[in-house]
Amino acid sequence: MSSDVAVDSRERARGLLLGAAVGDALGAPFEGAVRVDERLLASAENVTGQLSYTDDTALTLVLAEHLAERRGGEDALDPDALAREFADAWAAEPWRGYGSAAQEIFRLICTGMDWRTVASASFGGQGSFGNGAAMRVAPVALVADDLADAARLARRSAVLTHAHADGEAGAALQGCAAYLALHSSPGEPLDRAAIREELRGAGIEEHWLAKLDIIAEFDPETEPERAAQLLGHGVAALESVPTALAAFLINPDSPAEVIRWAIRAGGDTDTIACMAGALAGARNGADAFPDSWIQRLEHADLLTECADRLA
Ligand code: F2R
Ligand code: MG
Ligand code: MG
Repeated sequence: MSSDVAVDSRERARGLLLGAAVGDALGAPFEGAVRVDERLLASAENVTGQLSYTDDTALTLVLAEHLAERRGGEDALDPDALAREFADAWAAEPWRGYGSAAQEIFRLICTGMDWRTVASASFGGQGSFGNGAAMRVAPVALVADDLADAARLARRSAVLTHAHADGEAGAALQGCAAYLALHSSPGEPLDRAAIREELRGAGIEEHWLAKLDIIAEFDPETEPERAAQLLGHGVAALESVPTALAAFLINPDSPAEVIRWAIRAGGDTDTIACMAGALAGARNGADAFPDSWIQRLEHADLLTECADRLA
């Protein structure tokens, strides 16, 4: 895919971070709902007052700040420092709605334990396959040299908390998808078969690519409830990262619709809309979201400032 000159890199970086946050905030009230009625969503969108984000954005911002701080240095990511920064963010705001194992991992890191020990001990030694590493990973696309680098950075940021192979692979898929969205041109169709091959080349595992085969059959008329039946909408990375990618691929040039479709898929709505919003924003820029959303978004100024440092 070629880079588009009409949406500059600063707009795209802002779009990636603000899109993630606004998707998270709009989706949060519906997290756990099996079905999300279109009219209920429309009325929630129009409620006045702040749009508050959750753990998804809190950790996305930590990763974005970490990458911005280290930009131009020898290594974009310092795993030990980043693990501590994630844990500090949880300790400062534990009420953001974190996953149960994630909270315990952060608590133990705060006591001085090594992330390698605590992440690999969770879930009886399986590690977490939750979507928590994927939900926060999109900023890696802003510093990655190429698609393989996006996958590598995503996996390195994931294993700090998600030692299960699917927790890590979900982050790799979302990091790669963000990279491809960032380097795509608004208005130009996205070739899903080509994307699948690029993802395969970046090391995305076969059982994840099988989800791309399901998405290949979707069209703009595909209802989000149907997509959720086929792809899932749960807290497991394998049941939510592909659903977010579907929301983006079905409607890549309409960021507001991407977020609405992602929320209407139900289930882990804040997280699916956060990941889908990051992709839509990376392609179309922050200005493509409704003003009324961005104006009401919690810490939009912080997110914008951080995006500008990364652009
Ligand atoms: N935690 C939530 N939402 C719950 C309630 C929030 C409520 N609104 C509130 O305000 O309190 N949302 C956030 O958590 C998800 C990301 O989770 P993460 O970071 O991956 O956490 P964790 O704990 O590692 O995994 C989450 C769940 O996945 C299941 N699971 C994971 N690995 C497993 C394994 N190996 N075996 C069995 N189950 C596994 C468990 O049910 C975990 O609790 C996002 O939705 C974010 O928004
Ligand atoms: Mg959340
Ligand atoms: Mg969630």
